[in-house]
Amino acid sequence: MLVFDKNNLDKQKALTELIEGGGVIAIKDVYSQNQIKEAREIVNQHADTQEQKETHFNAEADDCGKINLQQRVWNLFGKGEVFSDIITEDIIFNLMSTFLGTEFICGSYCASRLLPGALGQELHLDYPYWDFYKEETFPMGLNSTFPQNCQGAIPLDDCSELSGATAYCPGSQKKLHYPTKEDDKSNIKQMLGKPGDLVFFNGNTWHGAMPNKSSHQRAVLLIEFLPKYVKPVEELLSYLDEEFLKNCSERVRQLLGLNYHYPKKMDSSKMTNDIGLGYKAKN
Ligand SMILES: O=C(O)CCC(=O)C(=O)O
Ligand SMILES: [Fe+2]
Repeated sequence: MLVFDKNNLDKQKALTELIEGGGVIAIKDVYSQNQIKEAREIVNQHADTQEQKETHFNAEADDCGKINLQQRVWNLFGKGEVFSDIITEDIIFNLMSTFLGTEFICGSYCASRLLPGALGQELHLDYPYWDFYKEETFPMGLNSTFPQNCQGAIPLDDCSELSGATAYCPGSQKKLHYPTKEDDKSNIKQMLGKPGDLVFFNGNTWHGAMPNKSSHQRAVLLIEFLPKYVKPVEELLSYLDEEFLKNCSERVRQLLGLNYHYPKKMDSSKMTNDIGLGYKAKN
């Protein structure tokens, strides 16, 4: 895993690593311990009191009756201002604007909490989506030569070998293939990190939560970043009230896809002809 300091980030090297290298980078100490503490308290409060929410790649835990040890808190935009602050960090916008285009969006924003004894997940890829094992449902010729996704991960607890730091297979993003039992995963590593670090990984990379064998919880914030034209996995808008949408920053509006109008109700929209270079020249 290529690791940078916050003030010493080589952008080109970082983005190349995500496509052509190991597929994972980390930037140390991006967030203050106060921000992390606040985010962690909110995540824990929800995870402790809500009913068990949907999660994924946990067939083994389900079979053993341990699924309740793997918890999710979804749609963090609506769960406290600190989550808008965290996701609009300059480093994220600087890197993702080049990687995915300046109008990139957020397709999911959740927390993944493993309690002690949690079994972890099967190795998988996040993009082009969790069901890529149904390969025939995706276009022919699909490949991973250019980025159509990037995952962000922010540890809220110590992510160590023992506590179940997310595992990944360096370089596997280049294959664009859903990992099966037959695949060689012998170069497996873990995304070790401390609260306040910011990790990015190519969503094509084989990865998954590992068992939490420590005596403490392991929570991370997980973010899906997408180019503006890709359909998100999480429907974020309908949970957010008018007040939130009125007051949110320009960056949050962009992340929620509010600045990009497709798919549009063409039949009932007011006539605005503004698409094409001809119109661009007039503006
Ligand atoms: O919690 C983790 O370590 C990883 C979670 C993950 O990969 C996912 O939810 O798709
Ligand atoms: Fe994943």
